[in-house]
Amino acid sequence: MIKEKIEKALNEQIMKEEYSSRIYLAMASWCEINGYEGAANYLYNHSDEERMHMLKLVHFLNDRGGTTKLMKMDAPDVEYKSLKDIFEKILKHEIYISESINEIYGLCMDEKDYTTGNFMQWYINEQIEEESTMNGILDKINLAGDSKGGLFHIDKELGSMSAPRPAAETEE
Ligand code: OFO
Repeated sequence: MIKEKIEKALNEQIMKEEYSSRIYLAMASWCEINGYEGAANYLYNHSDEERMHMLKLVHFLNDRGGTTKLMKMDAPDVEYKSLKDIFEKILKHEIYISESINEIYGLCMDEKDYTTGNFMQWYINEQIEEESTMNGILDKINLAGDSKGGLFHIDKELGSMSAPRPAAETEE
């Protein structure tokens, strides 16, 4: 049976992953409206990935005898200044998520819950990858500066980094 402290921490993390999914959905929608089709696809995909991170935690917690409790959350911003603004906010958010995951890992060690600690390793590795990907995208956006051609190119590249949208979604 999972300890109450760990259950609480996992439920908070479930909320954070769900919120990440919502933020990226809001950002994807802004990109779609503002002509960044590639970035929109990339962020819609990313939103789905965050939902998968959330579900993975839900299943783990329930399998370990805990109870998933969904929480209230704020609505994400609708307006963004630019593509750069979006990716700066993503990087900041991902760093916050990494800290949160590291704290859970620390708690697992303190509580000698090595099973959950072992499970959280997947998230630790995932965060290393995500921070590095977001850093790389932000570097490119900074290099492009205000160049419309540069941003167009980055948008295309982000589109090629995304899985194609399912046919039903693209039908008008
Ligand atoms: Fe963006 O990461 Fe979830 O965990």
